[in-house]
Amino acid sequence: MQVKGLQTMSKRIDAALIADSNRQRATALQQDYEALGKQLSRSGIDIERITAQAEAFQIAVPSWGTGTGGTRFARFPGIGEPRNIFEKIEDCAVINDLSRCTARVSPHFPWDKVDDFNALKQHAAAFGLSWDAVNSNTFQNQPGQRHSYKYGSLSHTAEAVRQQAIAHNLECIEWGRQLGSRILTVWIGDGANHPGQQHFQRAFERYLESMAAIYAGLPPDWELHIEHKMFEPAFYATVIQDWGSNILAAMQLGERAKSLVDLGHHAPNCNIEMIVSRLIQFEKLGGFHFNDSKYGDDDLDSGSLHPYQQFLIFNELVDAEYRRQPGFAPNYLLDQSHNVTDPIESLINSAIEVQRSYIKALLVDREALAGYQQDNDALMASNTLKAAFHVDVSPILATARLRKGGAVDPIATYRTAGYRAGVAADRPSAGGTGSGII
Ligand code: PSV
Ligand code: MN
Repeated sequence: MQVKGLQTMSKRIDAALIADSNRQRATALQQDYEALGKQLSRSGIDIERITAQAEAFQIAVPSWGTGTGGTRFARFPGIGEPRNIFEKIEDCAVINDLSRCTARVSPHFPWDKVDDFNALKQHAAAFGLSWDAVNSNTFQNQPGQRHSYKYGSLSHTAEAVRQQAIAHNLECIEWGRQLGSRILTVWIGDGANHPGQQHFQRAFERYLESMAAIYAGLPPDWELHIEHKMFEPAFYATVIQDWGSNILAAMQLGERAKSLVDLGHHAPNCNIEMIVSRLIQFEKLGGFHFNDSKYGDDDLDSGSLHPYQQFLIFNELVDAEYRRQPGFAPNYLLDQSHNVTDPIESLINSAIEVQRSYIKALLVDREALAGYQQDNDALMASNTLKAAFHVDVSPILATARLRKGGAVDPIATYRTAGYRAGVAADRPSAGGTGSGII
């Protein structure tokens, strides 16, 4: 089916359509950019230096985020959803072509398992995409699997179940190696729903033993990222429930084991930016799963609810960059569930919102802040952060996209291209509106 802004062969959004959309917005953007440049120069900030940093910023997209998510109650799929990793890559290409800050995709196995990983790698490369962290899945049973994960995986009481979960993680490393990935992220659903169900210490010991076997299988240039989560599917206790358990495991396993912070995996009101600071200090910050939440692991779009919290996290990250903190190279990935929006639009928006937090954090006057901290001037310290947060950096973000061939207004351009309707004909609904995770 031919739709106006689409190249039929690859389903890619036509570069001419992006250019046309940008032309309509060029004059206004230039005026806004110049005005912002003048405003920033009064504080001694060179807008071109900040724009170059916006151009260099990258955040990966989760393959599993390209389909409509679901809750425990229902899933309401949209039209033209990708049915396999090859189609997910097509959607990821649209996200990157418009945002120009998401050139890497994170696969989840076995959801994204294929027979020929070389063909998959080439398919992604043809769209200008490469591969981010690989994620293992021992929180679900897979068809044909010998042992059930109902009572856990890497920390299960039965040796055979633990071995099966270890073997899966090792095969994920192998598949990731073929794709050119360098990180294995492990999140387990292991835990307890009843007090007394699980011996806390023994479960953690079994987990550490299993993880040591996985760590031993890491290629030398790989990292192992551990993801904690305080609840769900275990609602009383999870084996890796918080950053404490996480960093203990990472320290025990070795230098290349690091902690991953998923923003939705903490108790409400938790001071996540302080956790980030601690992990940075001890060279254990592996990376992030960005999303937003009000109640728990809501998986809402990044920055949609707590943009200031996201900014404060980036304030810590930029501070570490500024101080040239040793061992500091965190990996950024989105991890969201899109229940009521087009996943492509949410992922574009979210990537830009995370980029926005980074750019605002670059505007913080760090010398002044250090002075206020030293003098215990709480009000001015806080105002220094707020001053950066209140700057509307949209012209910087749009200019960075424009210079890299992306869209000044990615959502409007995406809608004009009619991408979703264009792919719908080739991607008939697979049905399946039942509840479930993404
Ligand atoms: C678990 O809630 C999680 O955050 C982990 O990162 C999983 O890999 C992902 O969501 C998908 O279920
Ligand atoms: Mn996550």
